[in-house]
Amino acid sequence: MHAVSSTLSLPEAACTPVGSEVYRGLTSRPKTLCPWLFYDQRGSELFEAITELPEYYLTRTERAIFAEHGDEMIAAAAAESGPLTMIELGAGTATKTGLLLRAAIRSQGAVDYYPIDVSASALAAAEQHIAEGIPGVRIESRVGDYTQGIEPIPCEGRRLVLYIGSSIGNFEPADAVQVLREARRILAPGDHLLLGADRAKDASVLIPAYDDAAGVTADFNKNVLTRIHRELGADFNLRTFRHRARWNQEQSRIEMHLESLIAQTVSIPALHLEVRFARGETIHTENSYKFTPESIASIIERAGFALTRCWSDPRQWFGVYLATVV
Ligand code: AVI
Repeated sequence: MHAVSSTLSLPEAACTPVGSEVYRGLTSRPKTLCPWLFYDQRGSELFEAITELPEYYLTRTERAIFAEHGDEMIAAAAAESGPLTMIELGAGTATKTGLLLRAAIRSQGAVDYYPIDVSASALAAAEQHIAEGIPGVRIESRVGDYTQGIEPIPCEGRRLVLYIGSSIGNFEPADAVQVLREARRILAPGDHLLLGADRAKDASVLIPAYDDAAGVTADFNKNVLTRIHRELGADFNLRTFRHRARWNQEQSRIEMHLESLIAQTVSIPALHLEVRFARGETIHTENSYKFTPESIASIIERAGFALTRCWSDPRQWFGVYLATVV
């Protein structure tokens, strides 16, 4: 038994999304927490900082692929069937999307763009920088969790769903198929999906990308404990937990963990819960799957799309895949 005490009927806080996930995760063996818990205000800022780190090659590599091939991507998605409408899942502040929006404007003069994200503040920032910097974009933001279903998007020509940044890698493969199936539900034959996914590569590149020298990823990982302290009153001592990044070759994924450096018991008053940690025990906080062209093609195809084109960088570190609804 690792959760040493709890009440028979769950306290109210255990019924909120954060409370129920923390209760579930910290009473499981092994202990886990879902990665969506990272993204409170501070966690979102830390993630933005990660994307600028020298070791975190993903964002700049994908951006370079868009800069080089964005016009081809837009041309391939639009074919000759009228203007493209762009929809972005998990758009955040939409910083990289500008390259693709500009490519669409070069090709068709203006573009309708529907960014979807759980964070209203990120979408407000996206709207502001697009309105200021990219004339010709008609933007209609939608606040929501795209994994729970997507409202239909009106359009005259073809739709292009963008799912970039390798966010697909934070889902288990079966769940990744489900996420793409949700996207497919709002599309018609001839519409497209543009998917950015990180590639499997040597651990000597992957580990530093998730365990950087400046310790920003460590802060991002530990911020989940700060959030549980703030929202549920937990008395985690951050100095007794250490960030760990592991390459799991068999599963082709980077795993992030928080390792307890000592044997200890943490209490979470709002959940009426005491959680015992053995020395060296970890909370598994994130998986980041890394794909081969074959493994990502299988996910795309199981979701009901046919892969039509793919682009990569000179080192073949990151892939951008265009797929059409079958
Ligand atoms: C959001 N997601 C694609 C990031 C990734 O690379 O898996 C999250 C992240 N975790 C640690 N660093 C970045």
